[in-house]
Amino acid sequence: MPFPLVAVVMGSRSDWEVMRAADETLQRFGVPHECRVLSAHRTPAALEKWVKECAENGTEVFIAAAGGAAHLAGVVAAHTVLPVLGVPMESASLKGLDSLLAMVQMPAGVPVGTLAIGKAGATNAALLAVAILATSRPELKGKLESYRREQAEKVLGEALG
Ligand code: RP5
Repeated sequence: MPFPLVAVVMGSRSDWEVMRAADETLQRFGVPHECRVLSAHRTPAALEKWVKECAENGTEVFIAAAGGAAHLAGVVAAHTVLPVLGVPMESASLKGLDSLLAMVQMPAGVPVGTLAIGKAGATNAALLAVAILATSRPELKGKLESYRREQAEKVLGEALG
């Protein structure tokens, strides 16, 4: 198994149904990756250890998904200078607006690139991770271009009945 270039972490098993979209997108592009459940507040020491191990062993991008107070992505970013992409999870009480605001409002100095709430954010975090990797990998750039062409062809082929 190659070491994961993209390390995906989510705060709870309950995030997985949405975060599968990131996993599937990274698989589609053939990007070695790992998906883990680790929590900023339930397993803080294990989270720190995992981030540092990933960073030392070749991971180039982190994706972190969390809901509610949603501090996971910020804590990951606190432990690495590698790019961290955050995916706010839709929460029961505030529909993910809480997660989005918590994640996107990082004070200046420790950035988290925050995506959309839910599945669109999960997919786009993976695509953005591929785009970051593609800056030095022409084969991934080619795959992203094909993926965009497929989307365009789908739209142009839509018939309204
Ligand atoms: C966050 O709290 C998780 O990322 C999840 O989105 C939310 C609820 O977690 P559970 O109570 O379902 O474990 O930490």
